[in-house]
Amino acid sequence: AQSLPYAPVPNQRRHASKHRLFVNELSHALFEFVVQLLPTTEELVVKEDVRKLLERLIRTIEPESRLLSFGSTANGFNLRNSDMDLCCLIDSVERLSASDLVVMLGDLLERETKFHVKPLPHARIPIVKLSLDPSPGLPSGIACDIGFENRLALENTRLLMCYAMIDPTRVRTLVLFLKVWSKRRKINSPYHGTLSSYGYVLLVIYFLVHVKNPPVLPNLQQLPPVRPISKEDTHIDGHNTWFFDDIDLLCQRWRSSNTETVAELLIDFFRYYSRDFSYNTGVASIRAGMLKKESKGWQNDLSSSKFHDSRERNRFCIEDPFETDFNVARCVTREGLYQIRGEFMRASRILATRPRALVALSQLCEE
Ligand code: 3AT
Ligand code: MG
Repeated sequence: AQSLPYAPVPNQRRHASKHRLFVNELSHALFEFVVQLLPTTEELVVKEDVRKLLERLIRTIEPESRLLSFGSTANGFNLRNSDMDLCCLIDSVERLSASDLVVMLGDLLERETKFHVKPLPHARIPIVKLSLDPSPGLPSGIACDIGFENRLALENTRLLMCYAMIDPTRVRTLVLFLKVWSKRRKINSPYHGTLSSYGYVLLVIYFLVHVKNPPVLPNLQQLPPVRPISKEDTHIDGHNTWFFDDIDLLCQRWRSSNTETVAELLIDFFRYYSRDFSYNTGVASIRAGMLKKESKGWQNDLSSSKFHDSRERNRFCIEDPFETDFNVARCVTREGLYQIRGEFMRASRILATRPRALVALSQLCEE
């Protein structure tokens, strides 16, 4: 206060210190809240054992294959009992098609393991779905999807992991809290017209890179590379997947001048997405900032029923960081978006009344 040109009048100062108290208490509570929802070491060990077992079995069909984790098990955003996303990469030139592999692997797993197996060879991305019933050592069982050659998903997982590493406390706490919140409030289900976890993570990163000023995170896809890069090293299926991934080096050279607490960021996140984000015309792109639906050909023309399909796909637009012609929020329906925005507003309202931190968290995540 000494360096301010005007000293705050006493009741403003009281107001400011009350606010400080509230955000400090809430930040602490958020942190404690997510810590108790992290997976146990035992769970992580069991999952790694399952991955190795599955890899061994797959190698009896394709000896040159590797089975890698992606999604939350690999990017630092996993909660207790989250599902396992696995991707099989095959290093030989002559290989079976993904659909054939799904069928063969399905048969093999059915014969050799206790998993419930559901092969989906004709899905847009062919996968084998596996699940294991709960047992004393594994109270929630296991749910796992195995896909093939999904190299873009491995790269977007690595991108999100790098963002988490730059500022682990603030980024992970925010993301993990929002994942729990969106699941408890039932707005985390693309099958029911709302948004996937992946979509929420992108919203958080977009907010920290492009909305916050000063930014909490740099834009890893736009930083200048330290070494020359060649096109074949950086492109997968025609998509540019380059990003600055030397996080040790980055942290030596770059530090955010944003000092807001997790609670302040969360309050502002809810405010931004309930009030300021342009749902009708805007596209959130972590690669390029705010884009226009029009410039991507993603308009939602409400007046014409001819475009019913595309209209439904582009109510809410979040550009995939690498597959830039792909809208990650394309499953969000009119009702789904109404629900999501309603939840952002509800959360803002709750936090505006500055309840005690534990009351705030339990109200926010009420099921
Ligand atoms: P959960 O912990 O399972 O809730 P998650 O972080 O694993 O969250 P998802 O299950 O939504 O996230 O997605 C798993 C990964 O699959 C994340 C990303 O690499 C890929 N992925 C999911 N949805 C999309 C999408 N619409 N476009 C591109 N990649 C996607
Ligand atoms: Mg997952």
